Amino acid sequence: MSEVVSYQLQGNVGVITVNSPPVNALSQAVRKGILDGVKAAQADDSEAIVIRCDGRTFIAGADITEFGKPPLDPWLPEVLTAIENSRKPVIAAIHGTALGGGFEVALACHYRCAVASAMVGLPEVKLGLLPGAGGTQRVPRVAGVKAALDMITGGNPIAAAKAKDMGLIDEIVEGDDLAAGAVSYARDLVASGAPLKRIRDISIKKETIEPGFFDNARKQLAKRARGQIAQDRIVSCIEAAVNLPMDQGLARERELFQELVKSPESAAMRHIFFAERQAAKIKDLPKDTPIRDIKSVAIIGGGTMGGGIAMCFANVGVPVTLLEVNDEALQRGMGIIRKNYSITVQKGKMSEEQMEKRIGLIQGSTDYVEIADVDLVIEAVFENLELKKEIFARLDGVCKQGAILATNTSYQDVDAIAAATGRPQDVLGLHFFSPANVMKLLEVVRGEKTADDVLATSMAIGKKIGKVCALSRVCYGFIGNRMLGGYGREAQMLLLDGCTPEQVDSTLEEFGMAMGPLAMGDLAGLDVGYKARQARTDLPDDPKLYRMGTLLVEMGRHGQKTGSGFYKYDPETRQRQSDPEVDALIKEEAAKLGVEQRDISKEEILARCFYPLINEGAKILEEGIAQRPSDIDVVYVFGYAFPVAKGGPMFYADQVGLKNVYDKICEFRDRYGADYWQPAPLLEKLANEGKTFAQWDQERGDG
Ligand code: T1G
Repeated sequence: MSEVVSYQLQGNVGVITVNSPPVNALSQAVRKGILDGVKAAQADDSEAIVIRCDGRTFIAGADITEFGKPPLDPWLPEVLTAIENSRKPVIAAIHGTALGGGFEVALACHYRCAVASAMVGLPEVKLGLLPGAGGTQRVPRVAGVKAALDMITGGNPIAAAKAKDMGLIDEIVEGDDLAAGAVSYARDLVASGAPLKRIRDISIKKETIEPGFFDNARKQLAKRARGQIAQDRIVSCIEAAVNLPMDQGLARERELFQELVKSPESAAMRHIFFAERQAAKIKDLPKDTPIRDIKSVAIIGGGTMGGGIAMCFANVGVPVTLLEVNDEALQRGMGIIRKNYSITVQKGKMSEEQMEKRIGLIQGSTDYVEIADVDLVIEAVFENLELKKEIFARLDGVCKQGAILATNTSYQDVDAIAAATGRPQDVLGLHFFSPANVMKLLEVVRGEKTADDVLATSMAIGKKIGKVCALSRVCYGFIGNRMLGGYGREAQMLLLDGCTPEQVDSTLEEFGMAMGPLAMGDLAGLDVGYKARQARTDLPDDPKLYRMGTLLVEMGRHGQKTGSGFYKYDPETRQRQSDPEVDALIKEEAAKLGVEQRDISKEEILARCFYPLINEGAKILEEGIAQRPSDIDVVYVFGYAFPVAKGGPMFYADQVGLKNVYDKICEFRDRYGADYWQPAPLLEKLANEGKTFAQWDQERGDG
């Protein structure tokens, strides 16, 4: 066998054991080991075969690191054919998460057993792929076409009990010794003369499929695809499962899989898969950095952010004290939390009992003394540096030694806040994104004096509450908000140059952004940006800068909350509608400012909005604010809804070509001035060297 797969005859059952940490992915060695095991079992005295795994999970999929490289024999379909054609029943013993190719191995087996805590799924769509080893042909045959479509286009794991109800699992093994349970189950099958149950022998009755089912499915899926194509190809595969014999269906699936694995969308999504995991690793932090135990948390400030952050911890069972200045504010804060949970209950995603249990974990207080013993404090009051410094001075006097003191500030100086305490080593930024209980991104902001174990603990607790963490050093706006400046600026400059708000937003939404920048401004409130600009002293003195945003705020058009901003909003549906009054106003302002309006291409809109992101990202890398280009991609995909099928701004820049980006920025500099369009030195360097950000990052090592 091999060092990652062993075979052992246990009485009349041959047991194939995969042991390939961390997730028993189907590397070439694992595929070969399983194939050799199945072949060996055909020739010995075994009467049944069990395929199981050591470690934390059954096979969690193909080895994603092998994609994009020349395929190595044996191919997975070859292994599955050997399993399916075995003369003896093959039983999969599932624990942990049997995902992707791992679950497809199980589906090629004749029977599947699992522990109750196991999950199964086909998440390939989240990598811009489809199940390429029979998943799209076998699941519809067992669970039905509709269930298969939902399962494979959604990509979410299914609990063992539900999978059993769907016919995807045959037996739930009681107790915690799955290895023994699976062998016993195999013996029972042999003793009962159970047949070689092959899913391929099930055919789907075409007449059970309602007319237009697949076309409707395509239309529905296209609405939320945002530049992704895998969902459409999955529909075609499942359609083939209905209309074609198994082997032709498998051939169709393989053909469409090959198309996807070569697609830029899948390359981008696989990039984000690894980038997300890489971002949680801090380069200069020893792997064995200790982690502090976080058993209780306090949140200072029960506003929208504070309430959302409190929910993140209650959701994973960590008791929270929500501290406000007085009882009225506290009750308001607790009300926000209850309202948020109620919405989730109304959507059927949580029971009343679960809601009450989580709310029960959040205690209100107006007295600092009551948070003296918590392990982590997160301050989430409004963006006033002096107030934050006062709060941290007070925390310093109240909280136990070893408590981590974090600020949720969006852009204030974390070092200045840390200096307000006598323990700057325990202070850092934990920047959540609104709504904090929904958005995945958490910027972990490292102060000059933040201790290693405080950083390691923050990364760990961030993962525990379901966040995707990215490390930032201290600068104005950290990574995400600092880069956003140019994006929002150009969206408004384009209006003066001749675009309507709808042209700007729809072009970016067609690219894959969840919402265009102007509509996003209306959602957040144009007055928020207006106030932030009033406080800044570093902005160029240019009447065109944010001209329309400023004008609209001064007219009382703050966005959705006042019923109008760049757009008008239907009071019922809150749908945006272009507003001729705004279009006229833009033309009027452009004339006043002497700007000659012109037709502007989609290419220019995309370049003017995205290239400032890329340019600022290059500066952020040079300054060491972000650890890696891929960390910046993680920030934008998980914090700003940059389309995952484009891989993030820095990955996208590498696809466009840094020379093209650089040349366009130089053109914009010559046209619109160096105040806004000064190419970052790193971008210029890489453009001239013909390199990508990824190559630059690789060359400097991830040490
Ligand atoms: N291939 C290679 N490495 C993988 C991997 C995979 N499939 N899954 C995880 N890893 C690495 C990961 O990069 C990390 O590495 C470590 O394992 C722990 O992962 C033919 C084509 C299984 C739920 O999409 O969802 O099968 O950072 O931090 O939080 O049809 O990993 O330690 O160096 O995520 O406990 C389909 C992807 C593939 C599953 C565990 N399968 N993995 O989560 O640990 S395509 C997937 C996950 C396919 C077939 C198709 C999760 C997990 P490092 P982790 P975790």
